[in-house]
Formats: sequence, C-alpha cells, structure tokens
Amino acid sequence: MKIESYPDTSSSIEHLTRMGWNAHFQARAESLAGDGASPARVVGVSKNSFRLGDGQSEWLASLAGRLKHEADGARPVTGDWVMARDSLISGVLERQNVLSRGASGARGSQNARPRHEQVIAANLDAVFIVCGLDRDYNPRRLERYLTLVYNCGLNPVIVLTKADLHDDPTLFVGEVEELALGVPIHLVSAADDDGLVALAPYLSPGRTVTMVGSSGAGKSTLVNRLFGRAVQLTGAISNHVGKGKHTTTSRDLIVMPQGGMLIDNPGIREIAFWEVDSGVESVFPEIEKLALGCRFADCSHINEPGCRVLEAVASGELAEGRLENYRKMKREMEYLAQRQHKSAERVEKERWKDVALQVKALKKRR
Ligand SMILES: Nc1nc2c(ncn2[C@@H]2O[C@H](COP(=O)(O)OP(=O)(O)O)[C@@H](O)[C@H]2O)c(=O)[nH]1
Ligand SMILES: [Mg+2]
Ligand SMILES: [Zn+2]
Repeated sequence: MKIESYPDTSSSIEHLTRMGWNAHFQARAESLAGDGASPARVVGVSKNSFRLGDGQSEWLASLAGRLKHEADGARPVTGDWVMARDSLISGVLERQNVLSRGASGARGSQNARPRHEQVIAANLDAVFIVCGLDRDYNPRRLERYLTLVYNCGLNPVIVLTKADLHDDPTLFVGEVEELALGVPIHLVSAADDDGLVALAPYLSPGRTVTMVGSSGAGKSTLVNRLFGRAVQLTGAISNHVGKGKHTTTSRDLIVMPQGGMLIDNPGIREIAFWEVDSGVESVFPEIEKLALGCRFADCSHINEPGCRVLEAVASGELAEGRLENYRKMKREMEYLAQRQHKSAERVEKERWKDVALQVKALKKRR
C-alpha cells in the first residue's frame, strides 16, 4: 500500500542513492535479494509497523515472522536499510553505524543501571546535538552527549539554537568551545533563520544527520525552518500528541530540500551509555594530559597527594564541575566495561559447556 508517491523519471538506483544507498548496502543486498525483495529505507517506526521509503514512494510494512523473534537490538530503527517485498520486511542490512544508548528497566530514575541497548537511529553521517539557549542550556549535559556520540564512533556537531533570546549569544559559543574541543559549533535561531545556512553542508545529497537533545530544545522547529515549511509538530502540540500514543506511523526521517536527510527524535530524557569506547578520553583530552603528571599512575584525582589534576582545579585552570563530570562518566564506563567483560566470560563458559557435552556424547557413542 503506497501512502505517498512522487512522479519522477530517474532510475530506482538514483533514487536509492539520494536516500543514502551505497556500495556497502549494495554488497549486503545481493545476498538477500532472492524472493523478489528490494531495498528500502526505514523512515518511521511505531510499535507494530514501519514506514519505508525508496526515494519514490513511502508505504507501511511489517516484519516477517522470523524477524519478530530477533533480539531487540536487531529490530529495524529509523535509518536502517531493509529488504522488503510489498508490505513485508524480510531482512535488515548490516548497519554502517548506530547511535545507541543504555536503557534501564525503570523509567525516569536517573541513576538506574542500563539493562539493555536502545538504538536511536542507524547509518548516520553526523549527529546534531541540539541545545536551546534557554533553560535547556547545560554545559555538563553537552559533555555527556558528546561522550555518547563519540562512544558510538560518530561525528558530533553542536547546534546552539534560540540565539534570538540573547543580546550577545556568542558568549555561549565561547564557553562551549572550551568544553567541546575541535567540535563544530553552530549558533542558530529558528525564529529568524540566523545561522541556518551553515547547516546546509551537513545535509548535502545522500547524507543523513540525526538530532539529539532534550524535549523542548527546538529540534522540530529547526527541521521546519530548514525545510521551509511545517513538516514536524512543534512545542506544546507535539508533547500533547505524544509519539507513543500515535497509532499511525509518523515520519522521523525527512528528505530535505537541501538533498540530505534529517532525523528528528523525540527528546531523550536520560542519557545513559551503552557502548564503551574512548568517548570520555576524546571529550576531556586536557584532563587525560594533566593526569600523566599525577604521582600515581592509577590516581583517581579525588584526594591523592601529588595529583596534577587537583592542582589544576585549585589554580582555576580546570573547572571543578568538568572534573566531576569526567570522573562520573569514567566510573560509568568502568561499570559497563566490567559487566560486558563478565557477560563475555559467561558466553565463553556456555561454549565450553557445549563442547563438554559434545565430547561426552562422542564418548558414549564409542
Ligand atoms: N525564541 C525561540 N524559540 C524557539 C526557537 N526554536 C524553537 N523555539 C520554541 O521552543 C519550543 C520547543 O520547540 P520544539 O521544536 O518543539 O522542540 P523539540 O522538542 O526539541 O522538538 C517551541 O515553543 C518553539 O516555538 C528559536 O530559535 N527561538
Ligand atoms: Mg520535537
Ligand atoms: Zn590525579
């Protein structure tokens, strides 16, 4: 069932390329192409259905029976490439990357340990960390988002929006530059289009960008402004309608007039980590460098003598809040790494148990 189609004369591969199709997916699709299925990109997800697009039309589809039983992490997300025949998805193509976070069972509790992975979006060229220059502005939260994005091996771009609320919004840029070394920072306003042209290069044809940020940061307003008309619900209305309650699948991945694609996300309430990588080290390079000067190699920079990091805090060279945030995220990474190590050990044990059983069976047969 097509819900939308656009008349066009170019070939289907050209349309797919515009949606981000490339050699990586082409190679994977060939092995799955069998039963007349063809590639499409997931542009929206709801509980039981997926909105697919191939650059020519959009339609709703559901998962083939055997895919329904796959682990949660394998369920298609917005940005995924799938093989589909009519309204049935028969396979998900290996992702090039994903933005994912940890999700705890208990909703809302800030310090709950993450229990499973929640994939936010797949196959991305950049992540816009959107922060409103109102009460949403929070340097420590920006550091957390940066760590999350780096841990997933993705490219962060900071978008400071609602610049129109301040006489001199560049003060914020100065502060953010110090905490986000080497990260592109863009000051924009969706109220008067200020700075928006600078975002166009991220949205060149075939490229996909996802946005993250709190609810109310100004993400959907930004989509609408960049698009040139209202394609996403904003403000009070969007909160009221509430994504989860929607019965029809709404579109999250939007093909923009600039040629690229922008994924709007509902606000993330809790930024929990899942992937363990060197995100913390990338976000806090100056602390890592200072730590080399500590007397003890395993210094925790809390109260050790000869701690170079604490010296830097005392002299005003390093902000205490930044150090605290660094330590907190380090601890979270250690916890995750330990647990993943443990579950790897368990897998290994299970494997040996299997081998032992097989050996036993062999012996019996003799
Ligand atoms: N002054 C001002 N308000 C904005 C701007 N962008 C968004 N807003 C307002 O911020 C609120 C939340 O915006 P919305 O786009 O729905 O945020 P989202 O939850 O991140 O999608 C709405 O009331 C918008 O009108 C901006 O650039 N300037
Ligand atoms: Mg929104
Ligand atoms: Zn130290």
